Amino acid sequence: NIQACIFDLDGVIVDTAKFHYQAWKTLAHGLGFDFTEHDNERLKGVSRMRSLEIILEIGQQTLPEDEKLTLATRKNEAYLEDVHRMTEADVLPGVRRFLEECRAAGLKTALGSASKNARLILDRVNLLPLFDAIVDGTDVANAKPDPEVFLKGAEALGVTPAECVVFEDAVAGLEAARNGGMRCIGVGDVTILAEADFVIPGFTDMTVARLQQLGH
Ligand code: G16
Ligand code: MG
Repeated sequence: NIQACIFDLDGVIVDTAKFHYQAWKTLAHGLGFDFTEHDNERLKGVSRMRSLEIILEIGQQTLPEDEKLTLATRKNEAYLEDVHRMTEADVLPGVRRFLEECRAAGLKTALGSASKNARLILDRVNLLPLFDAIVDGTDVANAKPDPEVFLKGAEALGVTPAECVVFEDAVAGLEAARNGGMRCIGVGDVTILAEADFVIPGFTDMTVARLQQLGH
């Protein structure tokens, strides 16, 4: 049966994608090309350096490694200005209540994110106390769809993969959950996230009772 929930961060707990997008767009403009919202879909759940490589591909530019590092650092500094302005109000609807409900029901909670800023963001929105474990971009070597981030989360919680449910907004994240032998719930558009066990538009109507139905 289900003993734990593992949550992706961006797109599930908070909408930081809009901040990433603004920062990447500014960077692209600085390099002399545009970066659209459509392009931005390709960056969901993808690491910072890999995101930069995708953007350079779009702009048909190749740069030496040290310049790439400088650009990635600059992008992150711009992104963090937005993160520092975040408050509790930036937690997506229903998420805090669902996390509290999980813990009240005795379920463990973990974060499984590609972001190196995950702890900072959870601290800004005051959600750190609601997580039993945090695994983020500073802890893993292999990006989603590799299951490493979620397997480390399960390990930290002391549960088996079969006892976990992963909440994800990205296809690569759903695949990571599957590859790790976990059930997964898509958060977002059912046409994009069709491979999830089921899809919710957000947490407003999500309850532990609905979660337990998945376990039967
Ligand atoms: C998030 C975002 C990605 C971002 C990545 C790395 O992943 O979806 O767009 O590139 O984190 O973020 P940072 O630059 O903060 O290390 P997730 O896994 O939380 O959806
Ligand atoms: Mg995500």
